[in-house]
Amino acid sequence: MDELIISTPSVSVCDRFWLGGNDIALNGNFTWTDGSAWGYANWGPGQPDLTQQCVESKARTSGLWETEPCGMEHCFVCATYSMVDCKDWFVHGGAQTDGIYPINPDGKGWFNVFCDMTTDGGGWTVFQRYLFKLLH
Ligand SMILES: [Ca+2]
Repeated sequence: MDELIISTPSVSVCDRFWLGGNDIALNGNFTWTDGSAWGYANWGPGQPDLTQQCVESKARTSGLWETEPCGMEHCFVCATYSMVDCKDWFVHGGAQTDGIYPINPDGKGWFNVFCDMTTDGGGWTVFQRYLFKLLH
C-alpha cells in the first residue's frame, strides 16, 4: 500500500491520501471499503484516533497513517481502479501535472495515455494510441 501511494503520480501535489480504510461500522474495528480485514497497518504516533473514522496516509512526508474526519478532501488511492479517463485522475486523483497516466475506460484493461492537466481546466485524455492507428 505504501509503495503504491509513493509511486502514484499525484504524490507530487498531494501529501495526504485517503486509503479507503475506516471504522464507520464499528468504532475501533478498521476495515477496507469492501469490508475486508486489514493485513497491514502503518499508524503514526498516537494513532489511530478512534474519535475519527477514515484513514489517510501522509504519503509525502512520513508515510504514516492517521484517522481524520471522512468529509475532508484529499487525494486518494482507494478507488484508483475506477480511473476511466484523465478527468478521473484530475478530479478524484488530484493529478495536476501533464504526463502519462494509466486508465481503464471500459473495465477490460489498463493502458497508458497522455493526460493534459493544464489546458482549459485540465483533465483531458489524449488518445495517442488511436491517433497513431489512424495515421499509419
Ligand atoms: Ca472511529
